[in-house]
Parts: sequence; structure tokens; C-alpha cells
Amino acid sequence: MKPGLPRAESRGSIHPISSLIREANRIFFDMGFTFAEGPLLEDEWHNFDALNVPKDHPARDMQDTFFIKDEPGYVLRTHTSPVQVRYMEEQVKRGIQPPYRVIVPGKVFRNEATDITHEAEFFQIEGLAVGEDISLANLKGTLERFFRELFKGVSVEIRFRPSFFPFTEPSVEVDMRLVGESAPPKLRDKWIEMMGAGMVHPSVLKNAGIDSEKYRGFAFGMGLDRLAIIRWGIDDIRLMHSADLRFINQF
Ligand code: 2NL
Repeated sequence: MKPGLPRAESRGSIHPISSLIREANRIFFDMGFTFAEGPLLEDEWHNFDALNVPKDHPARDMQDTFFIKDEPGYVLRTHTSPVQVRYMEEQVKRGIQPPYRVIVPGKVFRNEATDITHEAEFFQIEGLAVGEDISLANLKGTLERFFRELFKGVSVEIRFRPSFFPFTEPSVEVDMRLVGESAPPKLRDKWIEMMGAGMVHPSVLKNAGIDSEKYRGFAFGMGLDRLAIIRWGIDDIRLMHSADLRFINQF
């Protein structure tokens, strides 16, 4: 062992969530997406209004969102979508027209009662593609490739079910299943709800300064805890944020 390095058993390792973010960045980068990030403290316009979330929507309740007492109009972001809105605004400001493809991993906050499976802060990853002829078929192909690369060597199928989000129309829930011999027996052939997605609502494009007559987009968002659990077969979600080195050092 080289002098100066910590002993092997006390060396750090990559947290599964970080590992997933790196892997997802690489897979989407290969499909032409760029990475973007933004502030955790957001204004209500970027977090809600621009995304077509009505003023009386339950997501805007004190029970669901952390509002900043001394800074009216500011919240801890409840999703990473405001970053995609900022990304679009920035491109428009610079005179850069679509196509855009952007991937946004990051921490988000929900003012919920915490219990063994719910934390007030967690990580998610969202994606956005805007162009002249973007369709739901492009969304399906993109997500299929993402899951196939993430579960390399295992056959993966996905399906869409109808859903609702204020920022997409139509909206879908995306289920995934691992099939065949190489699938882990515990998960084999079971449909698992993985994410929400849809075609970007024209009002959202308009709010970001994009011509919604000319351009369309798809968007998706997913939590990373569930994905990490499936990816590595972790059996207790609480371990994920326990900072327990016996857990972390397994990765
Ligand atoms: C979920 C669902 C979703 C989006 C996020 C999005 C972003 C923009 C415009 C339109 Cl800028 N949509 N994001 C769309 C559908 C679903 O997330 O369950 N996330 C954990």
C-alpha cells in the first residue's frame, strides 16, 4: 500500500445515490442530454407558477411545501422542474432555439410527516427534451434505453399508464419490469411503478418563452431511492440515509 493512503478498511466509497446519478448522467449524456443544476431555494414562480401548478393546488399547502418565513415568495424546491424552466429561459435569452435535451438530478424537499419510508428531503432526477417533432414514442424509446443500460444484462420492459400532472398533457405513470432468466427472482416479471412523465404542457413552454405552436417536449421525473433499492436489491430504505458506514462500504 502507498504511504499516506488510509488503510483499505477506512477508505471512503461512493454512496449508491451518487453512483446512480453518475450512471444516469452517463447514459443520458450518450443520448445527447446535457446536465444542469440550479438553486435549492426557489421562487414560487419557477417552482409552481411557470409549471402550471394552480394557486389552490394541494402541493402548495404548508403541509407539503417548506415556505421561507423571512423571505415571502420563496420555497425549498419540491421538484427539480424549476431547473428545467431556468434552463429553457436561459437558452431563449441567449437566442438558442430548440432542440434542447437536459437532465437534472438533485435534492428536493417535501414538508411531510416523516416515517420509516418517508423523508423530508430526498433525491430525484428529471429529464426534458424540446424539439419540433417530439412525441410520446420518443419518451418511451429514451426511457427504455435508460432502463436497459442501467440494468445491463437483464431484459427490461416498460409500460405507460394514464396519469395526471399539471405540467404535462397527456401525463403517464411509467412501470418497469425485469423479465427472463437473468432477472432477480424476487423482482422477476413484477410491474414496478418507476416514474411520472408526459408531454410538456404548452403553457409551460410558453411560460419559459418558447413558441408552443412550433415546439413540443417530453419530460419525466423519478425518485432515486426506489431506483437504488431495485438496482442493488437493498431491502431497507432507511439504510439509504443512515450514514451507516457498514452500509455505504458495500458499494
Ligand atoms: C414524479 C413525476 C414529473 C415532470 C416531472 C416536468 C418538467 C418541466 C415541464 C414538464 Cl420543465 N414536466 N417534469 C413531468 C412529469 C412528471 O415527475 O413522480 N416525479 C418524482
